[in-house]
Amino acid sequence: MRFRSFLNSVTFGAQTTANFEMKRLFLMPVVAGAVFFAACGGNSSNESSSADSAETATTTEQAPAADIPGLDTVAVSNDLALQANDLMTFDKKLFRVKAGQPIKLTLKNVGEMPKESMGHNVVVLTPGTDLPAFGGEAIKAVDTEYIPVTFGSSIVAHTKLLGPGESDTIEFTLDEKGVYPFVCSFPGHYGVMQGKIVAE
Ligand SMILES: [Cu+2]
Repeated sequence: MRFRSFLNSVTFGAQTTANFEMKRLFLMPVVAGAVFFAACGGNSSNESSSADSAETATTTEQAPAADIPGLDTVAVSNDLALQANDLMTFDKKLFRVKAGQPIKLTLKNVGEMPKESMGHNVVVLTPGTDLPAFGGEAIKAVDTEYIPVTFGSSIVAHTKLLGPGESDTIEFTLDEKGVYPFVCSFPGHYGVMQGKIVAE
């Protein structure tokens, strides 16, 4: 987390490329455009596009990674980008990373509501952490922006609490293979704002 200041840049390479390709499409004749579109179809289905389907019910047990729905549709990457919004949701619920290698995670709050009523963070927890118990402690941790010191040994890493338009990048390493839950610890959010990082 000390390395946060080195890592302010967030790239949106995929979107930029998509826009560029769309402009090219409009400049081409219809037939050539159709061929071009077909040829590019495979490229557009990169990581993350199907991560939404991995939304599952809360469990405090550590399920084997192989049992997680949609896992095989997620690309392995240690460069993680996550967005949180005013609808109290993360845009991704599932990540796959290489264990034992540095991970960079950037959270951006893309909402507009005030931090006091719709703040967001990401807290990465050790495998098997009791999420309801964690959430109950987090609500009380007002002085530390809802990072409960009582769960200090369960917290692998966390961003700061973000208001609208803010972002934060953290670096950490998951040494052991396993399924690491992540949540937003703002009061009332962890139940729906949660996901998994599978270290393999
Ligand atoms: Cu939140």
